[in-house]
Amino acid sequence: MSHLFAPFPLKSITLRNRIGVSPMCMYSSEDGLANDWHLVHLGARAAGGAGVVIAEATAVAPEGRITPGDAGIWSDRHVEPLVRINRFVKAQGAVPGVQLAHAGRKAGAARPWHGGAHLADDAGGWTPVGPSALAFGDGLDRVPHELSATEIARVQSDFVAAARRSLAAGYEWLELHGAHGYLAHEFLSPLSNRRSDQYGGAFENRIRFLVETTRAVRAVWPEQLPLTVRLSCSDWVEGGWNIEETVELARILKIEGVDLIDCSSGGSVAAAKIPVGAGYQVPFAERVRREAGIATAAVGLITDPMQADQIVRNGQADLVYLARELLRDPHWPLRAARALRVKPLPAPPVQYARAW
Ligand code: 531
Repeated sequence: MSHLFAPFPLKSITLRNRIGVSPMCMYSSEDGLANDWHLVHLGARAAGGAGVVIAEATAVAPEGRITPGDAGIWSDRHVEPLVRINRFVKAQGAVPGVQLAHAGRKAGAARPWHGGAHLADDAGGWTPVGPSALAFGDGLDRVPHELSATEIARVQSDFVAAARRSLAAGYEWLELHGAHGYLAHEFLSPLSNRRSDQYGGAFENRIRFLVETTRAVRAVWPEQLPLTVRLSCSDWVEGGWNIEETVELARILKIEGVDLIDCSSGGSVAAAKIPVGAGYQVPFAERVRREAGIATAAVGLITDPMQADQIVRNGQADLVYLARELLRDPHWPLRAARALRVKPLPAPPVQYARAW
């Protein structure tokens, strides 16, 4: 039976355990460039014992940034500082991963600590883009420019170029962001996609943007390296994207060469009633894993070592991604191993050994 500290082989990669650092926006870049903050933030969590360390939503185009402080990988200039970070993450025994993203209609906002609302052009904002000219609302009120078919192809080629650069940067694990009300999810959800062309309407059309993007990325991302997709498994609203559609999409993505689905939820509708609680998204990971026959990661309010271990032992997910709990304690994996009486205990960095 698998457990939280069993190694996880996927393609040519083997994670030392089932714990992933969930991608977390730092909003701390200038022009999308990684800096000392990212080295320390990601490096600390690699030293803390996680199996895979997934760098924050990294924009494939400048207009795809949630805020002007987002990480980016839209030019070759972005690669060099990432190489240094990924070398360090690997040296700590973790696998460096990245989440490639385009924020769609939610792009061009202030950092959360500045309120998170859309910025006017003269305050550093820009007109966002989306599948349809419908604003998200709730402070993200700018009406997106509706992408033409040619512009869609351009965004897809941005994802491909970003995937090539990710490889050059030393990433070994790629996640495409298809969740949280950002561009790919905006195409998936009938609540944000009102198109009448081949990218809107029926399920086959709403999934087209993500499926085509995945196919194009898979063609340049090495076959032997994991390609994963984060999905919002439910919009949590009547008439929105749902778990049944997620399972069907996961089956299709598997055929396209996706190795794992990272199962999140929400983000399409500000007023959605989400039953937030410990592990509230785990049932999505379980269902996708069972019904689509693909590896999954569970994420969302996972804080307790026993809880995380049980998720893996029960076969609800292959991996457990932690976010805020790892902000509180970068050494959570090492502490969890002790709490779970894992034998042999994973070794802390030699420099820290006398503290453990
Ligand atoms: C929070 C969020 C979770 C679930 C649905 C919507 C929003 N996160 C999402 C992050 C950015 C910061 C806020 C990303 O997915 C990039």
